Amino acid sequence: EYPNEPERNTDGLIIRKDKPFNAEPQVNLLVQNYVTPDPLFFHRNHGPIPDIDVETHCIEIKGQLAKPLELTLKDLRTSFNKHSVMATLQVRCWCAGNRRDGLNKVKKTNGVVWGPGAIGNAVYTGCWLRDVLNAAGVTSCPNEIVKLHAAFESVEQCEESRNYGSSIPLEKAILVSHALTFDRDEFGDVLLAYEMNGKPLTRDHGYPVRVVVPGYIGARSVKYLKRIIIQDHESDAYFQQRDYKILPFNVDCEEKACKVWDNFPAIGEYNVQSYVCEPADGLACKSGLCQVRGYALSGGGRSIQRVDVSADDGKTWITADLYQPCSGGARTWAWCLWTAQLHATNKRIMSRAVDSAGNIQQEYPVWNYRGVMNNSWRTVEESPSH
Ligand code: MTE
Ligand code: MO
Repeated sequence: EYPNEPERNTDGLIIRKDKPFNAEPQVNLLVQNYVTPDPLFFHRNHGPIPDIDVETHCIEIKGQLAKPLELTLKDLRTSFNKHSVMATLQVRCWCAGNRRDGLNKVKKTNGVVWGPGAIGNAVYTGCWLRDVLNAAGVTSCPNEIVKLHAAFESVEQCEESRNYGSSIPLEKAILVSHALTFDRDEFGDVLLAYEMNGKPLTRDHGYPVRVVVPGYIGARSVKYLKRIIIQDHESDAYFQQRDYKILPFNVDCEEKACKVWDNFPAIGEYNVQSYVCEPADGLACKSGLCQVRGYALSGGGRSIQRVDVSADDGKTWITADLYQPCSGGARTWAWCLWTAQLHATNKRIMSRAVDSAGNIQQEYPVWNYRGVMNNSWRTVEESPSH
């Protein structure tokens, strides 16, 4: 079933599942670099890594379009302007490391339990999805655009379904970017990316072409792209309809979930969050001053306004120094790294971030069936109960 996986250097990675390959870096290593180097970039797969022949592979662009297209990688490289976006991708379904809560009761999908390292910041390069859709004759009428979705399909056979699929509202690719980004590369929008950190995508990360949807959960950034379909409804792929949704509090078993999946929209933008990555496990040093480092980010392009750090269980907080070089405008797609100094304590250190819309992380999570979008103050469990 998995005869043709790429060679991988797994130094510094915690392997969460072998087949399909799912791994994340140790968080203390992760925050050493603002742009995550390839060996430390997390891996999230739902099936074997495809081995695509780039000479014959083409991407179909179809659905509600005046001029449906088929494009090869070469077409994408030569017929459309090249743009780069620095964006942070992450898994938004991690259940580990929550502070005193019952989120361990959530239904885990395919048994992968993620920690806080399932996040990475990279520079992606390719062409704007909107340029390709314009070439395919997408509507320019705002009233039409807001009713449509761009659905993406991959080539690989996944455990849950025939291929990986997902969708985004079309306006994420068209209206917002036209109105706000002025084509500035660092604040650009949805990309059909063929490079990551200046090199062709690796097989692990979506070779030859993947979608990158900045400010959205990683699940929307479809790798091994085969098809783009403009349609009047969300993707009906498993990954859009049966996962990555916040179900109401009273839905606590599969039977109840099955009845209500269709009533709730799929998650797009993620929420504000942060994590203490150093010292490891948030355990402070025994004496003197303790250097603390971590990351923070928010979805939808909201930058980080403040990170508070506490070593006394949230009674008092100090303000961290933020490193967020790409947030010069109204929006940022990249994360914030932060540092702080605290006096030694025997309590675990925790952080809480505030984003540019004033959203602040909550002390306790509100439980939901899939455990998604939990952004409560995070530390390691005091007494592991499971
Ligand atoms: N695309 C395909 N074709 N197959 C996948 O399994 N996983 C998604 C997304 N795109 C996935 C995919 C999820 S859930 C995430 S978080 C990101 O890819 C992970 O991207 P990465 O492996 O480059 O870190
Ligand atoms: Mo994900």
